Amino acid sequence: MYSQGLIGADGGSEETQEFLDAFQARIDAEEKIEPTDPMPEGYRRTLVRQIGQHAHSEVVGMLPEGNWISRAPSLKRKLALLAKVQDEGGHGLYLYSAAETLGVTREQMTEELLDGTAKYSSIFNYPTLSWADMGAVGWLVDGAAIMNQIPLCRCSYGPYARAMIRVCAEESFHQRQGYEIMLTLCKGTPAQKEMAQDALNRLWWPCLMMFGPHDGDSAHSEKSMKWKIKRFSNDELRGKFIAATVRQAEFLGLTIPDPDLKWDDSLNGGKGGYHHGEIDWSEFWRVVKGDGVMNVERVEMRKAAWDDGAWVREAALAHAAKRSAKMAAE
Ligand code: BYC
Repeated sequence: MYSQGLIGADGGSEETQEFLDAFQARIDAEEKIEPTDPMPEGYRRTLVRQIGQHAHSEVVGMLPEGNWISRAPSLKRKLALLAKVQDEGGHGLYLYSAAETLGVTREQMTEELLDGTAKYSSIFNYPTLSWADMGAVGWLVDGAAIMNQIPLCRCSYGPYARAMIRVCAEESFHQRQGYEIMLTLCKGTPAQKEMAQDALNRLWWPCLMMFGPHDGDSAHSEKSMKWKIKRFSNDELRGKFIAATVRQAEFLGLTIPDPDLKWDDSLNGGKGGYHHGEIDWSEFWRVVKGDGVMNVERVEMRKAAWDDGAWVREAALAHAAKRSAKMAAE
């Protein structure tokens, strides 16, 4: 229905050049594409893939932090963490709803997550080993997420762009509460500061991987940028994240675990930027393909939550059906 009768794996032979040019002209004119507008099948599929993965990341992303709610060091920290984890669930909800406007159901997306067809962010396949990880996740993981997501507020697809505006406001709060945990630890005892440094050491490289492969190896970037789904390339966003984060680490008195990190005035057309050490791409692909430390446990927990929630979905649907029948009879 939403593909407007246009078929084909990625664009399809039935999409005329005239149709594609007219669509591109709307994109170039910065018009928002809405669910009932005609769109190339490749555009729709790219969005379903990205928004679905994004939604799964939010929901799977609740697990590493959810793990620490019962072990938070104070009531204040527990409340903040509980609220943050709840927010991530809400982000998943906005995003699944945005994806559903493209003609895919939440059940289909969930099945793809559980059978391993759909991806979620590699970062959530790393364990959270200490309380300092709650600071580092907020500071770095939410920090990387914001860098990636602020441009998505200008994504050409209206429902995704609008969902991202709400998500970004909350992520920015999450980033600050994470940084504040780091600040408290860094001003604390030597053991607390060591714990903060250890969290940074373990999470730094996986956070750089969140931005995806180098531009030359990114299968989807060129099309996504042409369609203004993505506004910046993976390497551009990674560079912006590094530049913002290095100064924050300096303020904390922590060391970024990369001896090759070096400022260069000549990068980015004279604006400057950092050279960084090479990312371990073999680790990245291993984790993305399901062989990270936590992949199996994360998917098993999502499956258990989906199975345990079956009665809630059944009850809600039965209630809705009863209500509709009553309204039809009136
Ligand atoms: N992890 O061609 P590329 C959060 C895949 S959660 C796993 O560059 P694209 C939060 C990619 O999917 C924030 N897979 O792809 C929640 C593709 O595979 P497929 C999550 C990755 O889409 C809780 C292949 O590699 N944010 O904020 O143009 C607590 C080639 O890549 C990753 C989003 O999801 C990865 N890191 O660009 C705290 C943002 N990177 O699909 C915080 C929305 C790449 O061909 N997503 N792949 O099988 C995006 O902006 C883009 O999808 C990406 C990748 C930049 C991630």
